[in-house]
Amino acid sequence: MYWDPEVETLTPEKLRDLQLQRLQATVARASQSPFYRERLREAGLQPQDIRSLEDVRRLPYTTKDDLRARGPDFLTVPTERLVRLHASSGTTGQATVIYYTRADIEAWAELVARSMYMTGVRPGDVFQNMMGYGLFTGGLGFHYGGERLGCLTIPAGAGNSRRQVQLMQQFRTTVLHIIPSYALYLLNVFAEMGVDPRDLPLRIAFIGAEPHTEDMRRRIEAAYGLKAYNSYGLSEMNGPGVAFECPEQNGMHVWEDAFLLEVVDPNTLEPLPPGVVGELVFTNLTREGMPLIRYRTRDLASYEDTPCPCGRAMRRISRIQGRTDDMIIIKGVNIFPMQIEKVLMALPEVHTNYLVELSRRDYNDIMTVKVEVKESFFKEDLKYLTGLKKRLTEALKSELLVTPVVELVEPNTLPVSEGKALRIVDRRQET
Ligand code: DLL
Repeated sequence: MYWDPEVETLTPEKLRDLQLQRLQATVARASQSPFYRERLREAGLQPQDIRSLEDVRRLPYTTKDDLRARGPDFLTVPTERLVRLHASSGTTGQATVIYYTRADIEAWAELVARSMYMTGVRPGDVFQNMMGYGLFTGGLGFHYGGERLGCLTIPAGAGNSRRQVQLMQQFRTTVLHIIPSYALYLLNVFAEMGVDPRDLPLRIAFIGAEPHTEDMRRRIEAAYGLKAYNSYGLSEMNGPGVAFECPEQNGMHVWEDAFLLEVVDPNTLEPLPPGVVGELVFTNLTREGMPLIRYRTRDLASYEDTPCPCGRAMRRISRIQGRTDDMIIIKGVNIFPMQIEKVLMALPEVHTNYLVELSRRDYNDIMTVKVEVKESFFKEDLKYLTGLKKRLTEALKSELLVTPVVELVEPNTLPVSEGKALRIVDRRQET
C-alpha cells in the first residue's frame, strides 16, 4: 500500500520535525547560491535564525521573474555536478530553466514512483506515457518514475493519436499518463477506429498538467473504464510529483517531506487557514542543485489537514481553482499573453489590437488569434495576405509551441475596452 512506508506513515509531529530539519539544511545550502546569499543578507537573516517551521515566514519569497532574470544565480553546485535541465513555457528568452543534479533526478523519480504506487500501480503494469518528452517535465518525469516502480514503460510521447490507440492494443497497456483534454479528444479517434477503450485492459490514468473539473474526470473514467487520478506539479518544483491523489480521490496529498507548503492570501501574503483558497507557495526540502525558497506558484487552491483514511499525514490540496496571473494552458502548454504580443508587434503589418479566443471543438482546444492588419497592407492582394497569415502562424507556433488559427481583420474592428485591455476570451467551459 505504501511505496515508502517509513515516510508515508509518519505522524504529523514527526513529519514536522523532519521538515524543520530539512528546512534548516535547505536554507544553509541555498545561502551558498549568489541569489539567496544576496537575499538573505538583505533580509538580515542567517541560516541559523531558522529555529521553527514558522520561521519560514521570515524568509523572502521567490518569483518566476526572479528565475527568469537570475537563472544560473540559483545554483549551489558547479556545472560538472549538473546532469539535466528542463524549461517551462516560452522559448529561450522567456523560459524558466531548472537544473538537476543526479541526486535531484533520483529524488524526483522516487516521488513519482511513490505517487504512482499510491494509486495501485505495481510492477507488471504496462505504462503508456503520452506526455511530451523534451524540455517539458511531464514526459521524462513520469518515465523515470514508471521505470523506478518497475512498470514496463512505453515512451509514447504526445500526439500521434492513431498510433497511441495501436500501442494500447498491441502491448495491452494498463496505465496511462495523459493530458485530460487530450484524453477526451482521443475518444473521437477511438470511435473513428471502431475501438471501444473499455474493451482494453486499461485500469488507471494519471491526468494533470492543466486545470480540469470533476465532471471531466468522471467522463474520462466512464469512457475508458478506469480510475483517473489528479496529478499536480510544476517545473520549478521538479515537475510532476508534487501533489497527487490517493485512492480516496478527495484532494491531492502534497509530498510534504520534500516540499514545504504554505497557502497565503495573494494580496496580503498572510497565511490562510484550511479550506480557504489562496496562492500555493512551496519551499524545496530535498533539492540539491537548485533549491527554491518560498516559490510563489500563482496557483490558487485550498488545503485540508484532517486525517485521510489512506493513513498519510501529508496534507491535501484541492483542485487548482485558477491563477493569480494571466497564464493560460492549452493542450498542457503554458502560455503568457505577453509572448503572443511580442510576436505580433514584431511584424510591421500588424495594427495595434489583437484578440485571442480559446474554444473547444470535439474536446480539442483551439486557439484563434484575431489580428488587426494596417490599412495599407490590407489593400494588398490575396496572395500577400495569405503569405502574411502563414508567417504569423509560423512565428506564433515557434514561440508558443502550439499552432494557432490566425484570422486577419481590418484595422479598428476588434472591441476596445476602456480599462485593462481584454486580450484573451476563454470560451472552453461553454462547450
Ligand atoms: O505541468 C508539470 C506536470 C506535468 C504536472 C505532468 C502534472 C503532470 P509546468 O509546465 O511548469 O509543469 O506547468 C505548471 O501547470 O503551475 C499549474 O498552473 C498547472 N498544473 C499542473 N498540474 C495541474 C493540475 C507541469 N493537476 C503549471 N491541475 C502549474 C491544474 C495544473 N493545473
